[in-house]
Amino acid sequence: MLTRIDHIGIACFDLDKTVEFYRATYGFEVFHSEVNEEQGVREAMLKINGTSDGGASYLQLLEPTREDSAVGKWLAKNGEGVHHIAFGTADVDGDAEAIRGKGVRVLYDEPRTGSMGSRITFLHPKDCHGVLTELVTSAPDAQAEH
Ligand code: V0V
Ligand code: CO
Repeated sequence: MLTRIDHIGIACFDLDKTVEFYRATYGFEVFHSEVNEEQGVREAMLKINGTSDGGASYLQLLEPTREDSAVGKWLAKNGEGVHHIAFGTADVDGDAEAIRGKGVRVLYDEPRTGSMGSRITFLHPKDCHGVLTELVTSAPDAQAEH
């Protein structure tokens, strides 16, 4: 069951400048940052609020590490902006299979590694009214990080 907004993914050309905008304008600090080579992104997670189910909500700022990555291609076509939304679930495998059964294309056969050790998969935007949609099960210890 999808229980929360895990994050909103925002594509940007310059991660450091974008992080500084969110800090200076809203006071959001970087909770975690990493490079995900498989996805071709350098990313910063800004924690917005915690929840009682062990997950939290974040803004995920994404800078491409290569032009032919998903975010690199998207930025070249659209410029900066909201790239995807991510719903949190305790069971990404089960929810992805259930959604696949409804005829929506799930992009991966098995969930892959996402931010902070999470397990993630994506639904094709053309099957979701134009919204690239991610499903996330966060790692059990993700809340402990700071
Ligand atoms: C592409 N399209 C989108 C879109 N990206 N529509 C809405 N939102 C997006 N973000 C549209 C695009 O305008 C085209 O429409 C059509 O889909 C095909 O796009 P394309 O440019 O030809 O690109 P493709 O088909 O090579 O790749 C599109 C997909 C790709 C969605 C398959 O971006 C993908 O595999 N995304 C999943 C992985 C990902 O996004 N990773 C980065 C975040 P028209 O022109 O035909 O109408 S990593 C992350 O979130 C992590 C690590 C985490 O959360 O932990
Ligand atoms: Co994401």
